[in-house]
Amino acid sequence: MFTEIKEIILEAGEIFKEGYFNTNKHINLKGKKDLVTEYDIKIENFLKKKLAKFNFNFIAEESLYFNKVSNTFIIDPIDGTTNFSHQVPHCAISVAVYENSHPKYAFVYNPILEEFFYAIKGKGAYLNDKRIEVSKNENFQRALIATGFPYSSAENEDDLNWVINKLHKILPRCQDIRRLGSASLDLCYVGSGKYEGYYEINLKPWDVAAGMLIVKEAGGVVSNNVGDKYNMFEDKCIVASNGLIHEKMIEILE
Ligand code: LIP
Repeated sequence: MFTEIKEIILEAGEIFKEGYFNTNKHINLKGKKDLVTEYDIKIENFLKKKLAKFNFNFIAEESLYFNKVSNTFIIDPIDGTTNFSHQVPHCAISVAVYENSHPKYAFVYNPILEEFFYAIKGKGAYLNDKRIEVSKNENFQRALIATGFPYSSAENEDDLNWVINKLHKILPRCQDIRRLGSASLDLCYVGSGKYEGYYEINLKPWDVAAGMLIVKEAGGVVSNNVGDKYNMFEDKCIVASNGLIHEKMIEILE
């Protein structure tokens, strides 16, 4: 199953590349800031068609879905659609595979930079087939932290204030902050030790399901903003880290 899914995602990567370099992507708005291109739909349909043979359910960004993960593919056809639309090469296909309500495989593929992250439950996390591990840095002042800005901050003053307030608290205390625009890749960058930590609010299951397993299999920690298990259907804030700076992040974000 793992190899077949990986092959299907690599094939979907060809559609992704075609779309990325196409200057006419037919971009529409789902909200004031939330973009969708014809390629989000094309890639999602391609994946759903090819993965249908496994008889799993789908939770996918551009389709209707139920909050149940029993045997399910959780798909974001393009995570980082704003980057994709502007030809910024930080965007990816994200697919998580849940079996009996537990994560089994995770795939995050950036076809533009040819970075293929994956994780197998209990067997580690990998980038282009090489094992990855979280950073061993425990000094928060030297920690590179990633975050994202929720689309809701365009309309919701509380969310905008939350973002500014947390930046105000974290920025002076850490090495620096990055906002690269793809939650799934942000999580993979924690998993591969580039970032010590990452936090964001208002994400959807398809943004984080694959990245979460990659962080955990790379030796990191994922929680909500009070340090409890992160529920991707209910929790507002996700916090991921190398584990060593987790307490400090929670202390600042709580
Ligand atoms: C996006 C994320 C981005 C985040 C946005 C959004 P999309 O996903 O990955 O980092 O800040 O809120 O969820 O919409 O490009 O799939």
